[in-house]
Amino acid sequence: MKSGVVLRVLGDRAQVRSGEEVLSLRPKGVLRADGLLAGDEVEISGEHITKVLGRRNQLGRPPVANASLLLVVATLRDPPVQPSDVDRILLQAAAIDLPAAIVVNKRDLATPEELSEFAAPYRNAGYEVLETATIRREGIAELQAILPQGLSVLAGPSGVGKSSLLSALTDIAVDVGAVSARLRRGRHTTRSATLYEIGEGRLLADTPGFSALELPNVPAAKLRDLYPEFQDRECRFNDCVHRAEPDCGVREALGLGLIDEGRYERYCRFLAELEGRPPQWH
Ligand SMILES: Nc1nc2c(ncn2[C@@H]2O[C@H](COP(=O)(O)OP(=O)(O)OP(=O)(O)O)[C@@H](O)[C@H]2O)c(=O)[nH]1
Ligand SMILES: [Mg+2]
Ligand SMILES: [Zn+2]
Repeated sequence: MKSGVVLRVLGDRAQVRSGEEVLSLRPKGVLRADGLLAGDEVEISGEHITKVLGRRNQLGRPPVANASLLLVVATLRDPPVQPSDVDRILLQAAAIDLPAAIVVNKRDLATPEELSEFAAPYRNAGYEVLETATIRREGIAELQAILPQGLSVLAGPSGVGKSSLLSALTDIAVDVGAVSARLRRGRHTTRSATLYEIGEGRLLADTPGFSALELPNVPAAKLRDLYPEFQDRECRFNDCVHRAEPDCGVREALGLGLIDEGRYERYCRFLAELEGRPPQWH
């Protein structure tokens, strides 16, 4: 029995790395191509994928399985970052215990002050924030240095430079598009999640851009557990959601400037959004 890793799903076939070969295979029987994800570990028999092995984790957006690190890519301009989108994707990762870091690309388009103003709340929360400029190859070695064994996933809106980062990290030529002035998205926009081997047991996934993102499917009362900067604060009540309760360590830290106001305000909005979900979500 051979095994392999799905590099890409294309129509009713999947590209699978097995040993030294990359094979184009079809799923067999009840297994369907739309049930496969890039990153899946599979068993192979002849021309077919016969089984998908258990997933260690699974992201819906971007659609990948078995990631070791999520790289949230953002830019301050072209396109301008939406912090609530960054928060939402960090929450998706936290909900499945997937480590995440932030890559602020196109640092050539922002001042050092703007960059640190954006990064500070996330650094303060404990996230690693790297600043890169792919054309000048700035920050690329630093990014290379944090990539763990296994699969790292580039995620973020269209046009932020995910494919450009992949190219800078490898000698792989991938389609990179000029950001069109009208759509503000790359003209060679990436169409499907694809894994690339980058050596030393490491894989990198380039993924299609996305913007609007759901909150993870967690009960409202659990949202607080997904914020690293809220942990180890002392609240009077064990079930404190850090909103209006008396003697709340999170709001105390907020008052002292130890927790970022923007992050906290968006947390309150997300909390209300989760509370407003129809009952089947709870
Ligand atoms: N100024 C500047 N432009 C960059 C940088 N990195 C990438 N770009 C440009 O940004 C545009 C979009 O880059 P892509 O790599 O295609 O972006 P993407 O995130 O892969 O976009 P999608 O595939 O649509 O999700 C291209 O015109 C790149 O040349 C950078 O560091 N600085
Ligand atoms: Mg791309
Ligand atoms: Zn509290």
